Amino acid sequence: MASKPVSLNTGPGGLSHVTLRHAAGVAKADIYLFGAHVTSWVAASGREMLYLSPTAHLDGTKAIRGGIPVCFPQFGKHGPLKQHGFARTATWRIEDEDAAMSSTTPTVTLAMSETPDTVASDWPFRFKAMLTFAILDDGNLSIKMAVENRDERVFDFSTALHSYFTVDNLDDSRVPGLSGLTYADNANAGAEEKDKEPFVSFGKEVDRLYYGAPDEIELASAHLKLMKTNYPDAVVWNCYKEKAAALSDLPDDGWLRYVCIEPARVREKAVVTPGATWAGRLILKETAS
Ligand code: TA6
Repeated sequence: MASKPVSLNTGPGGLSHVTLRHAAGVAKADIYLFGAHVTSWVAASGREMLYLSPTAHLDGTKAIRGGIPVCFPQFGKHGPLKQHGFARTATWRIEDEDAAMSSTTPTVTLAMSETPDTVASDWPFRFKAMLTFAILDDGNLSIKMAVENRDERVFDFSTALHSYFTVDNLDDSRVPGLSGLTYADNANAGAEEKDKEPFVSFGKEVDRLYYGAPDEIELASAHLKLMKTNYPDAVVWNCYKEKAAALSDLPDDGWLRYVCIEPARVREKAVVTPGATWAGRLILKETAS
C-alpha cells in the first residue's frame, strides 16, 4: 500500500513526530512536535541531507542536537531569554490536525502560541507562530515560518533556522559567496570582521553571523543549495574539535560530520505591529554536486 503523505509516528525517545513522504516514496522528512524540529530530510536521491547527532536527546529533556532547530523569539544570546529562545523546547501542535492527517500532499503546519511560561518570560507577548513544512514535487524541502502578533503591543524578535547539514568531508567543505561581507565572529567574542576570503573553510572553529548574506548559499560538500526569503543574515557554524568535546550530545568526532548554515534575522530584528504577521521562507535543494 502506498505510504500516506502525512503520518504521525513515535520516535525512539517516545516523542511524536510527523512524517512527510513524497508520492514516489523516496523523499521524506520527520518533524518532531517538540520544537517543531526537523530531524531528517531524505532527498529524492535517497540521501539523508541533515546531520542528527547520534547522542541527541530525543525525549524532550533538552533541545535536539542536529536537524533544524527553530531559534525563536531570540537567536543565540542576542537578548534576555535562554540561548536560542523557547520555541525549540516547546511542544507545538498540528494545525487543523484532521485535515492535515488526510492531506493528499506531503505538507503540515505546526503552531505554537503563548503559554504561562512564555507570558512570564522577558518576551511576554500574545502571538501565534506557524511553521509549514512541505516535501516539494522535486523532493526538496520547503519551510515557511509565520509569526502573528496577537497582542495589543508591538513586539520584535530575532530568529534563525539552525540547519545542520551532513558533509561528505569537512576538510573539503567550502561556503562561497560571503566574501566582502561583515560578520560577527562569535568564536572571537563577537568581534566584527570583514570576510576577505573567497570562501569559508573549516580548519578551525567557525561561528559567524554574516549580515546581509545572499539569499542563495551553496555547500557542495553537502550537495545542497539553500534559498532564503526575509532572513537577511546567515550563520555559519562548526564547533571544531575542542568545543565538540564540551558538547555532551555530540560525539567527540561529531564536528567532522556537519556544517551549519542558518538563515537568520538578527541584526535587523523582525518588528510586528498588533494584528500583523511576519513571514520568512527557506527552501533546501539537493544539488548534483
Ligand atoms: O548558531 C551557532 C551557535 O549560536 C553557536 O554559538 C553554538 O552555541 C550553536 O549555536 C549551538 O547552540 P546550542 O544552544 O544548540 O548548543
